[in-house]
Amino acid sequence: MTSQSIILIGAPVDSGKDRRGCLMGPDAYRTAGLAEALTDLGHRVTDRGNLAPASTMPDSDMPRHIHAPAETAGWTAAIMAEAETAMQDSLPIFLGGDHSLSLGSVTGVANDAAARNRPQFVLWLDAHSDFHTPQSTGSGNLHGTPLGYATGRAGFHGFPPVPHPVPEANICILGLRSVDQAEREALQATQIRCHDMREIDERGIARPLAEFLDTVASARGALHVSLDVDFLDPSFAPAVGTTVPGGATIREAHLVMEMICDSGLMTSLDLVELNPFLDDRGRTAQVMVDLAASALGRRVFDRPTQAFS
Ligand code: B3U
Ligand code: MN
Ligand code: MN
Repeated sequence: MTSQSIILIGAPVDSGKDRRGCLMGPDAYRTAGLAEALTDLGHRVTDRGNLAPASTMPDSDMPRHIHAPAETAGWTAAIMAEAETAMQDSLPIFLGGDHSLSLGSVTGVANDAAARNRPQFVLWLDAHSDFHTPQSTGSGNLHGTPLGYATGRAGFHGFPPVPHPVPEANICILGLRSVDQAEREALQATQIRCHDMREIDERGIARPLAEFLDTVASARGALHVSLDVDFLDPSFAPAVGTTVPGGATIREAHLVMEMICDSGLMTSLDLVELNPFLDDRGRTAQVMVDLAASALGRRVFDRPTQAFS
């Protein structure tokens, strides 16, 4: 793969849920050698260090059970602005932080795509659909809402406006196995492509992914990839607060990353929900670094371009 300019953006967001620890994520990726792995692949890597949230005021229209809304709104504003800047001439990797980071990263990259007249696409690798609004979430945890926000759903009082919502038909979720009732009903009324683990067991993971990548390629779209640690099976990725058994295997996850790499379509990446406090000698951080390396060119052998669908 050709050498790319990659910017690492630490976003130690820990306000998207009650359980703490994701704030240590960016440093765990650094310790596991993310920059070095990407440099070894021939990329030019700049680590911008860690962002801080913008200051915001609580909004009285936000439902009372929402956890730390003002702090998450501040993170959203800061990450959105940074994403837009980083997209000027680089591929940003957002180092989380919990998944509420993506309220800012997805909307920020979508603003950049709109300025270039390119459609924005999103690949969501996650056990959960993260499609709640602040009104529909039962847990009150905003890490369950980034796709709701990025698609322009209403109810995010006190959050930055979303000038360029991602069209629902441009989103693909792979790995689903925990979807709340309210999310299921909302998702079923959309064109979001949802692939649960049953479908992946029956059809394999390559086919639905290839179909989506074909769509992105035909539209000449920008592709944001959001990788939640809980996409993976907890037996080898234990460092996440919301483990759900029955996740993607190491082999499935690497295949996904290699296909993304071969497509040449990825323009930005989130690595989210790593909680190093729950890790086992850094193994989850290492798996995530290895997956990022696969998405950016690491492989055993080069192979001719191949159609999967
Ligand atoms: N849907 C549940 C659980 C959840 C979503 N995202 C994560 N967990 N990581 C909720 O709280 O919204
Ligand atoms: Mn998630
Ligand atoms: Mn998840």
